[in-house]
Amino acid sequence: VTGPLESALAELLERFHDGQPVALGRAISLVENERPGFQDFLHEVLRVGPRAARIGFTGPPGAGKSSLLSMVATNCRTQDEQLGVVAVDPTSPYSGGALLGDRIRMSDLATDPGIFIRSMATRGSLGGLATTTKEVLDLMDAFGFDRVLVETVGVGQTELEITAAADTVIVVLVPESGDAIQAMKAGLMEIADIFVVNKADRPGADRLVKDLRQGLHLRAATAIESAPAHHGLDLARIMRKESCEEPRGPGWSPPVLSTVAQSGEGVEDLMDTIKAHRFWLEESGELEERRRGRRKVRIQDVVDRELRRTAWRSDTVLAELDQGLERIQKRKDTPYSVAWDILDRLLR
Ligand SMILES: Nc1nc2c(ncn2[C@@H]2O[C@H](COP(=O)(O)OP(=O)(O)OP(=O)(O)O)[C@@H](O)[C@H]2O)c(=O)[nH]1
Ligand SMILES: [Mg+2]
Repeated sequence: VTGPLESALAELLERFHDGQPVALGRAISLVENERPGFQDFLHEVLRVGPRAARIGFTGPPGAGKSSLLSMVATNCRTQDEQLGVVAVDPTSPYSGGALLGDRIRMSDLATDPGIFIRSMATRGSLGGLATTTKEVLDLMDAFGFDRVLVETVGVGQTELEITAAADTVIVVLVPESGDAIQAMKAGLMEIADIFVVNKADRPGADRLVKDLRQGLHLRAATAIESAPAHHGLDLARIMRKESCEEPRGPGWSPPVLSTVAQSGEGVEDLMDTIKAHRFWLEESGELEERRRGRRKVRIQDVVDRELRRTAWRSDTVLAELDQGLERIQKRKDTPYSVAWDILDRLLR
């Protein structure tokens, strides 16, 4: 972040602030491809804080994430909300333009000028949600959409990292996707704000709903028992909430809903729950907390990225690497001592 934007980017920024969808598309490409000046552009864009309600859908392949997302999107459109949609597809070798997979028809949404859809490939280091994906969400937010919906396929780390991008995380499971124990093991209990058991028209859905509720209940009880007293937890208050005396308690227990995304069954309940969660986020201060956590991770991400760039684009470092390889050959060094020398030079 060096100074005034280069004139082409300044012009793009102006059109972006002007609300031109073409400019949003260009800005996304700029960021996705990490073209020169993209950090400066983001710096300018992020001067306005986050405003959009960000909703993440995650879950195993084929669970119905896209179907549910389009139901929710359609519902929001009847309220005349402007929407941004990001589909993170780990299998997609390209990005931009493509719709949310071909199994689901998004044609109604795709032609609606009130919805901006972008699909992108995961390219995150370590298999996590790519920093660029989070940056694209920021762009959509800053562009002024009321809501930004994001779909990520649940394959390990990616689904857990969705918390780093969304205010409300909806975990979509289906009877076929395994039992509640598996969901617990996968860490889904920790990340879900709302559980949806989709394909409720299939056998086993009721069972899964019941087991998930029980699992969540057990987990909440354990959390209370093992909470150290000095954390200042008001146990009495939490227990009251558990016994439903106080519906809007200090915490949020993830509800378990069931839906049939194809027919729209249960989607209205889901909308109500999304709104309730938003209300809780805002009232409890949790929203600010989550945003703060996201900023922290972003700073770390950017530092990581810039360190890597600085290192591997420096002729001195590359020369040091070559020399180091020679020394290792002569058994004078190891990869560790060479790495240490390089770090020493970089951070000196
Ligand atoms: N029986 C039944 N089928 C459903 C339901 N919801 C979605 N499907 C079907 O399940 C398939 C997968 O739905 P998608 O919405 O594409 O699922 P997804 O989770 O987005 O899939 P990926 O993005 O590929 O991981 C489609 O053929 C849907 O028509 C449902 O409630 N009941
Ligand atoms: Mg999908």
